[in-house]
Amino acid sequence: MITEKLIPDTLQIREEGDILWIGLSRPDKRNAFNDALILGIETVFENIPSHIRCAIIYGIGKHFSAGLDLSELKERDAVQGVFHSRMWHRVLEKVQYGPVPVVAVLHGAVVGGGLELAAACHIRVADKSTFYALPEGQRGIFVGGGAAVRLPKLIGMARMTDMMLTGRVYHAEEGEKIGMAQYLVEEGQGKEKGKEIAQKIASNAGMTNYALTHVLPRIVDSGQSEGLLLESMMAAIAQSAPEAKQRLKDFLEGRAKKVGE
Ligand code: 1HE
Repeated sequence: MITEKLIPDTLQIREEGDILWIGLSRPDKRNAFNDALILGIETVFENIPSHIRCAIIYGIGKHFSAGLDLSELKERDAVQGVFHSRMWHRVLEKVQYGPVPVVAVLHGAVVGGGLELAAACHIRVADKSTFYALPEGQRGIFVGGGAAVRLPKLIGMARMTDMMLTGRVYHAEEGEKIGMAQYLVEEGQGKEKGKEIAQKIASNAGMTNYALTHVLPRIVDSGQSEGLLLESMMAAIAQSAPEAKQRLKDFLEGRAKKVGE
């Protein structure tokens, strides 16, 4: 149960059936992440009720997120900086490897730590107002919330290097082409599309969603022989689940949707 007492007032949480909406709500600061906000996300992911089957993260106000709250950065020394970055890693691992798939609905600025949060989610839906940047390069710092690991897997190392060396900004259309988001929609349509996708995800067998969110990334990170073995193990476990047997039976007996329906 996620009670209001547990989370900061910079997060808005709402359940809609088996979907959990998580709104970043610091619009005056463009949803910049102070520690309370990032730790609030951790609390939410540690307390997702068992009936929830998919989460949607979105930004309230003009932007998804302006990244790290730079007013907190100047107070940290090197050792504190390491621990701060590790804290982000811990929280975003809980997003990536939490109990449910996560859809990020993006609009406006998706920059710095905001892009790092988006990259930890499983599906990204961007509307046409979205733009992506890593201003860390221009601020004289480095990414610290997992972008060095997750972003090259989405857009490639060369593009990330360019973004940080030159301050290059990718706008919505180009961003979608290079892999920042899987879906691009008209301005203002992101939440609707995110919900449509979340409903599809929520209707999957739980073991399939687990395989995609927990096992596939580990397979991608492993060597070929380990990856293939993990794939076989996961396939065998998934197909032996009673829910999978029922779904196959439904298809063979004409009760399930065909591909594309
Ligand atoms: C902030 C922040 C912030 C806005 N920390 N206060 N991120 C950045 O380097 C991005 C910096 N922000 C911007 O470039 C712009 O704010 C935006 C393009 C995102 C939005 O522009 P705009 O015109 O809508 O808003 P604004 O007028 O620039 O900002 C409104 C207020 O939010 C203003 O404060 P105010 O008191 O003068 O009203 C801004 O100072 C404040 N604000 N962004 C603190 N980021 C895990 S490590 C990750 C490392 C990083 O993320 S580094 C990247 C940091």
